[in-house]
Amino acid sequence: MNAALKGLAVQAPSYVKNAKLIAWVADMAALCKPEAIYWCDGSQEEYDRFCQLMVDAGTFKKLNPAKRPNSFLANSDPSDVARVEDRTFICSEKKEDAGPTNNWMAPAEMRATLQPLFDGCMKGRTMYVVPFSMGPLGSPIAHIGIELSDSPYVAVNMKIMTRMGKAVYDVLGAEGEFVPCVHTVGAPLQPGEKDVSWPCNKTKYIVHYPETREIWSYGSGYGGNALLGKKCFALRIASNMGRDEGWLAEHMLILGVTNPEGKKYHVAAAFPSACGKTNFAMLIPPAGFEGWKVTTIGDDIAWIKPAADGRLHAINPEAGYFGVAPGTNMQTNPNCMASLDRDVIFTNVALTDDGDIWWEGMTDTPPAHAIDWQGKEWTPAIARETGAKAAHPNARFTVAAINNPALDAAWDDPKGVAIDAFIFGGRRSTTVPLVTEARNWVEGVYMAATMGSETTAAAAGQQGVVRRDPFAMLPFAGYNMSDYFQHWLDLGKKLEATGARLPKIYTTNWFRKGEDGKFTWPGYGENMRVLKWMIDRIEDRGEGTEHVFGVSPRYEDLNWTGLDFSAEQFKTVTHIDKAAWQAELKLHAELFQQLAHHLPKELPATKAAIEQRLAA
Ligand code: SAT
Ligand code: MN
Repeated sequence: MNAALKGLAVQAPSYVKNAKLIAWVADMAALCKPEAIYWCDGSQEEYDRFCQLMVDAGTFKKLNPAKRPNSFLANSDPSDVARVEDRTFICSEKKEDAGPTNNWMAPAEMRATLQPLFDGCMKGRTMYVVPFSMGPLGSPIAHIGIELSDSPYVAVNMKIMTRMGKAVYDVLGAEGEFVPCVHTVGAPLQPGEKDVSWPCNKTKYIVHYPETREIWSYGSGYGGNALLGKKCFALRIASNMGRDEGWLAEHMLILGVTNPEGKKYHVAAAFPSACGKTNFAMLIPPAGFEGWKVTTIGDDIAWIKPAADGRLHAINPEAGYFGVAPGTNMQTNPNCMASLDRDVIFTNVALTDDGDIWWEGMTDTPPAHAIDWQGKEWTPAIARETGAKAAHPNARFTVAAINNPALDAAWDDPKGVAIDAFIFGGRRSTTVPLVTEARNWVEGVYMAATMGSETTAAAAGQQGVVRRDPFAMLPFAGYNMSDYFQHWLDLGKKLEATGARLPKIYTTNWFRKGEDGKFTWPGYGENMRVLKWMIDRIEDRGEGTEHVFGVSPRYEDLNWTGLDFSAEQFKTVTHIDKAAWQAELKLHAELFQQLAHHLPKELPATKAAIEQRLAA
């Protein structure tokens, strides 16, 4: 080991007492060979200093403080704009433990592959030691991670997205456990070489070792590829922890909904990336829903544990939102727009002439001129001629939860909130009705497991193609998907045995299109109409009609006050087409064939029952 670097690492701040951590940092420094090691304390002064450092390096542009105080814009390399699912690996000892939906390589082979890539990967750069807690600091349901990264962009994003800083070391103590996360942009600098504004590498590896609970990320600086607390830890590694320890790590928003009588319910909802989780979590009830209130606990990830009362309690392990910018505006999500007034990091949106930001759909009238996300001149005329987007479709904002005016008072409560209902929602222009309630837990698991959704810009690759996305977890389940289904079924049985009332399970589809090719359902705040029907059902007073795979509301079962939506339009978004469902069930069969190993028998049995009812 390089003695000088070992010396550097040993110069950990006096408040770092964890010998395992210090030794690991020394090992990683010896491997990655950074020019310096910096132990982040998570202070505001440090955040400001890093932001200035990135302004000086050309990574950040400081936005006009009169327009958007303390906010910055980063433009990524055009090749590094989204999660790379085909470069994401689950390296369990046995292939079958990763399952057919994950890329797999044997751990030893992957270690041998990564070794030469990481050797010297941080040359000429600083290695930042980023201590973070997923979940409230010191809470019994929280877990600690340490991310080593050569990207100051990662360090400042982690400060917003997690509880990041010195206090983590108090919780960690001398003996505490942490998930080691190593991240490099994979762009070492030769002496005298000038850096680029967004260093990254064409070669990318996003690697998880579930048995040893490690994360290694190479070559990307973007989002879920690089902010390792998020999908890598809080979903892929945590889903393994949850399976072993009897809890759930899910790709779900969590919201509170309070009725005019002051009674409060909690709902956790799984939608795939870029399908409206942030909008639903910040929903403002429309006209006709006076006295109703929706509050945000989380917008992307939920850790859910059975509590002593037999109920499932959920926490949001994150502390901020890394949300999709395009399409966000004062109509679709006013709470989000208010959250973005200050203290924001924007990535891949456009820069306006007055030093502010813009993205497609932000305002009805686009700016007359802007600099697009790739640094090129942009005007509405150029957009018309060339199709150039001002903002990348997966452009993001990073903002602290405390900026959200709709933040729930219990968002930070270490006990979490008791879940009354789960929602699973895909993006489907056809076939899937607006809302369906499962008649029981097994039917709910079936609906979640077979969910399909049209792909979005959140992941690299083709967009708009329907793929099965079980539980909205296809890219995030850190182990065999069939075992994951079994885990859900087992948990349901366990809760049922306590005599507790299980959360109800719903599927939704806000995205059905009419013959005109446009979305028929108005969505956004109007989704409150569907949410209220669910609450009515939970209160045992909502009516509905039973059909081949569950219960859906009739037109007269929803409150239409304040919205002009005809029974005919309602039919467009709720109609169950027999031929379309026969085709859909073939896709379920294909999924089950792919997942045959360990597939719980309840799922094909549920499918057979649906087929029988459909044929009747
Ligand atoms: O890039 S992220 O993984 O954080 C966003 C998403 O795909 O949900
Ligand atoms: Mn997500």
